[in-house]
Amino acid sequence: MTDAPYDLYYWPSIQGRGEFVRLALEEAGAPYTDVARGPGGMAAMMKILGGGAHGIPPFAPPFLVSGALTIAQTANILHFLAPRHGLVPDDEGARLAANQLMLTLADFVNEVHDTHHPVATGLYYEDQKPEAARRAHGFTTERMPKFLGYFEGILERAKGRERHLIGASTSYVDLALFQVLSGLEYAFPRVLKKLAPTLPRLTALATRVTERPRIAAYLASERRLPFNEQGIFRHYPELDLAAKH
Ligand SMILES: N[C@@H](CCC(=O)N[C@@H](CS)C(=O)NCC(=O)O)C(=O)O
Repeated sequence: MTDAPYDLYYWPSIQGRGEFVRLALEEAGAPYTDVARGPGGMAAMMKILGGGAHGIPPFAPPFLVSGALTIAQTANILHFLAPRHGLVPDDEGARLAANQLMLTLADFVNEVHDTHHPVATGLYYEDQKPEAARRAHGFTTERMPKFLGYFEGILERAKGRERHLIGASTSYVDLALFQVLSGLEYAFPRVLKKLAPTLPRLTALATRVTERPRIAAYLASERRLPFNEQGIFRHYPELDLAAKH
């Protein structure tokens, strides 16, 4: 455990990938500053992205500054934070397994992003709507059930301790799974509703995360920004195609 304050850098108006780090920091009760949301914070973030950091500059937010360390890549940040705050079991096997699951969630999140930006990240959604519709069809019919089924299967196999994806208490992977399900509920409510009966353990896990006192307090706070159409999880009804399947 450490009570060292952390500086989190992420785009100020969306949850985005920064939210996975925020949830871990909030569950840990760790003091942190969401730098880019404060005065001068964007300039500070751009300076570090431009190479003004010790060591290797990040390619993109989120990144975390802890003392002399500047750490980028969401899964890497969580791999750093979790053992310091009891958010992953101590042993190497469990830490690797947690990282494996987190990287798989990151792959899933990338595919969510590509439903509204299938052609180019630099173009607007409005400039790639036909391709987005095709991509979202594949995502909602094949990839989303496959990813969610994989995580449900992990809980199903963990007979007797199916309350957590890893270990016997809440880990950062449980928090991240909650975040992905929340985002999918926002972006693809009809598809998720249709899949929900096949995902009883995941649904229960996500509900339990929301009941954790620090997470409940965070979700009710102004620090938890609402989902919106600038983030990764965007609600475009024309892409939420469950009714047409
Ligand atoms: N794999 C990285 C992805 C980071 C990333 O794509 N960040 C987005 C915001 S969520 C960004 O600012 N990208 C800018 C860019 O790719 O040029 C991670 O998991 O942290």
